[in-house]
Amino acid sequence: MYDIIGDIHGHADKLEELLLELGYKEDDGVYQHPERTLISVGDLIDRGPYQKRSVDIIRKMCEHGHAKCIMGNHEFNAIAWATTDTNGHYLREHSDKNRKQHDAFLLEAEQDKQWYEETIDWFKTLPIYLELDNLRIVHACWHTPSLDILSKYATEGVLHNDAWISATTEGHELFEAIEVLCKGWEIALPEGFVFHDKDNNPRTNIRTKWWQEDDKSYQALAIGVKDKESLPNSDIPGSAMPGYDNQKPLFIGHYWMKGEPCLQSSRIACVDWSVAAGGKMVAYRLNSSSLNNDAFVAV
Ligand SMILES: [Mn+2]
Repeated sequence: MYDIIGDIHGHADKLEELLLELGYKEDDGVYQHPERTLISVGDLIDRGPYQKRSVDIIRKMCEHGHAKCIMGNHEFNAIAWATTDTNGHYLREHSDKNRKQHDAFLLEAEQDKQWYEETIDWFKTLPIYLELDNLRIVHACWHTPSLDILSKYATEGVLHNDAWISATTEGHELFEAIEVLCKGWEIALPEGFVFHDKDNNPRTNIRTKWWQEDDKSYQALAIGVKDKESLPNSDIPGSAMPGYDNQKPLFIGHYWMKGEPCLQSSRIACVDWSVAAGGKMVAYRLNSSSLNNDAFVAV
């Protein structure tokens, strides 16, 4: 059976603590469990203090068949940062803002060019999603139309080498599909509504708790909006949301959840509980097809 773990963001110390807590042991440099397989929802890198170690632990586990790993938006961005088009332009602009987000990783990676190159090559082999017999994994949002678009440019979720320019070109269908799958579901506010983000920029789009089944108002579904009063109190039309077919349990990361780990719906569990912001490194121990709150393990 599977243990699904949340975003790591360079916190290899917490990752190792969690692996030991789950009963994995390091043997010949590879963490392993006699009966279980680890699945990472991506975002191994950026922010935290142990970038190389975080990548190496998961990569070795994958290479020896003890883990699976999908791509988070941070691995996607790392590839785009390191890759050029035919004119020699980087697929992700080397701006101050982008560098700052990637600094912790670059500081370690640039000390060891061979490791850096091999790591980017490995990141390129990570699928954007996983669909197994009894579960699904995606970094931020399961959305069938976006998965259908992805399938034109990927094999079993792994982007083809010649798709990277499309994947990083704003407005391209592949770029938009990956935005949804790896960064989540955004919607436009009704005409006339504006809120201000943490840097006080006016915004007319909100990120959403797309999984939520009960309260569906703009105020309840918005993520990261401090001044909820600035949003409409009415419901978001159902057609504006992706929904979820509930056919299989779904595991996501990405959302920097706060508090005690818990399910997001009867069939959806987020395993990112903000280890990079003083929160917890979390796993969901999957032993049955019905999800429950007791299956979270946190350190
Ligand atoms: Mn993320």
